[in-house]
Amino acid sequence: MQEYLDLVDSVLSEGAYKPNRTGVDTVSAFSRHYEVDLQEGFPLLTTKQMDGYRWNSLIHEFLWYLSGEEHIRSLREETGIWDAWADDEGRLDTAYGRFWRRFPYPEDGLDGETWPDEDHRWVNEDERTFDQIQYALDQLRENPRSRRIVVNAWHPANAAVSTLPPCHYSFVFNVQGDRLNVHLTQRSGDIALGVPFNVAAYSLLATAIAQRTDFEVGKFAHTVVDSHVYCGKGDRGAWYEENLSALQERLAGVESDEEYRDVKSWLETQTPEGEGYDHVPGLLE
Ligand code: UFP
Repeated sequence: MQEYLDLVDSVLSEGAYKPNRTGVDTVSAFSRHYEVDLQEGFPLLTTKQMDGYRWNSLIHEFLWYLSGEEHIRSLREETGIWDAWADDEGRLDTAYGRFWRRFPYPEDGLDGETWPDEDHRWVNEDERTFDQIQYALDQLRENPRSRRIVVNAWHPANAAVSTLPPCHYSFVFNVQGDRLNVHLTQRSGDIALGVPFNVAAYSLLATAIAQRTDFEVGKFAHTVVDSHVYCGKGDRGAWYEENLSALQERLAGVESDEEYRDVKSWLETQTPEGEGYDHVPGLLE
């Protein structure tokens, strides 16, 4: 998938050194965007292992989102990717599906505010929560030209205290002709580790929703606000802090695979041994 390789390239060549809360430093770039045409095939990367256990995890995570559950008691039987963020009883303080399917809204609005009645088809019975996926499906069937078919996983008050507020926090369905497109906005994207899964999951979502609503699947478009690649912690991070610009300059002059291999071997001799991904348990299993 050329769009992904271009994304990696743009972050590494234009990004700047940036420490962050994890203690593992990054090369980070602001606001990257790309689109893939899902008519041309499914964007499952081949530059990274995405099959077997990883694909299985992705499918179960996707079904878990759609279930609307706020806990991982069933999900953790299938995959460990969310275990590190849940408590012993499997509860998560931020669960995408809970917001997709059961977004909380106030018992009483302010004067002048309008909310759907309790017996409305988009309001879940027994709890005053809003089913954004049902709303989107109904809009796509009944009002497909709408420019308001937004699903939002970001609840500001929850995000302010959550251990991991949603990364891929909002998406929009947009119909053009007979095609259903999906645009995802992500506040923070680990280009090497997380983003390949995000691309696959939302392309799956676009495909599944297109099938359910009798559209042809169209494009998946993705905006990643803080686009980053982890470079390392401790001495390794410090090396990048000092040398990133020089490395980028060297890379900019590369014209052949051979020259690229030379820079790579040089880099291996320069950068101190270091750890990288141990702050994101689960995803690497
Ligand atoms: N991350 C992704 N995609 C995801 C996900 C997490 O890239 O679907 F859940 C990465 C982004 C970032 C880290 O590197 O996990 C979350 O850290 P923060 O909350 O500080 O942005």
